[in-house]
Amino acid sequence: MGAQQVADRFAELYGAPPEGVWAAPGRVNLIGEHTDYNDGFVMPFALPHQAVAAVSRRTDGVLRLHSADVEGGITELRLDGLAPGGDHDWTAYPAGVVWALREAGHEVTGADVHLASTVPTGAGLSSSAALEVVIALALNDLYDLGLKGWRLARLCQRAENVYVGAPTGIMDQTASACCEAGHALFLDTRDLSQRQIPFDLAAEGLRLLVVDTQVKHAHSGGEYGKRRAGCEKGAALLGVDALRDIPYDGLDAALARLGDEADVVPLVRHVVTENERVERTVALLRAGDPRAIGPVLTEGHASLRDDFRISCPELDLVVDTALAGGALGARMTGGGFGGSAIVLAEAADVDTLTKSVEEAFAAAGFTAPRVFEAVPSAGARRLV
Ligand code: GAF
Repeated sequence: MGAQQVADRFAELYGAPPEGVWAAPGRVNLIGEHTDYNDGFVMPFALPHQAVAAVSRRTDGVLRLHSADVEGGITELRLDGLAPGGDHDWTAYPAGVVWALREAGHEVTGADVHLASTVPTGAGLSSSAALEVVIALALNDLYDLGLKGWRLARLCQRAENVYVGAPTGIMDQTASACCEAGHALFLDTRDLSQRQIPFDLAAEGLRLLVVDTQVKHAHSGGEYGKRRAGCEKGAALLGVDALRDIPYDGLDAALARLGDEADVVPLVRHVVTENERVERTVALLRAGDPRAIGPVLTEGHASLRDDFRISCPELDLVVDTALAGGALGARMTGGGFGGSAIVLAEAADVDTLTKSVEEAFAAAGFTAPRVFEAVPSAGARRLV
């Protein structure tokens, strides 16, 4: 999606060129799933797929929104009428960001926006965070708000949690705002400290495939919230602020203390072991051994499937088929209940693995998956 194309369309829609054009990517989470709302570790990287926004300021308290990806014309909203709750369509993401900025005291007096995104929606690849971050960055630059990195991500998360009503953590918005090309982002979601970890698989003869199962998911639905509530119950029963506070070598003792809290035990086990898997992955990558992260990814999938119980038959089929075909590791990525899986493989095996996953889906009677290679790409930035 070219910046010029988006700017040209903006000019057609609104009668004048935009003040600027910005981009914010979707993400793949390499490892660290459902740890972000437990103050834990995550390790996403940015996709080349991105939301692009052409934006100009307005001074009359009006927000006009248009998307190249959705049927329909321009949506016009009054800023003083923006309020959380109610039924929302795609406009809730940009409108929620404007609401969150104003709620935080930032003076935003209106905007004209034209958006176009290449991030697949409902695929666990953070299409909504990309929309939020691209708008936040554009308004930050145009209104000179002085927001950057995780501060920008926090506001976007607030838009998602309160305005849209999805009780998500902060990983996706931080990934979109802060990732760098050729790197994965090691993020501590407790203090939001970050480290860029070099992650150039191509140089090692490796590839990371994304398999979008085409099973759509949504986090404003109840299951995500139930997992989050279960984790918070676990932390309360254990007398800690968040499950992050349970060290890996204290897991057995913590599980013993939980006794017969059967609904909470597997959730706690997942979060504590997943944090350890993120730390192990970072250590292996820093030691220059990317092939060795394969089994760690696969362990992560088993934990999400068996303990956190958020996989689905399509995701499990990707993982099982890829591993049987010689992949180094595979797991679901993102919030779960559908969406995408990732497969770490030798470059030479990519075609065969892709074919075997496609054949397995056809044999199971599932909708054909969409398979593409993920290259760690740039985070949000101004294009024009
Ligand atoms: C979704 C959420 F938006 C993230 O905050 C995170 O919890 C993820 O699911 C699971 O790791 O993408």
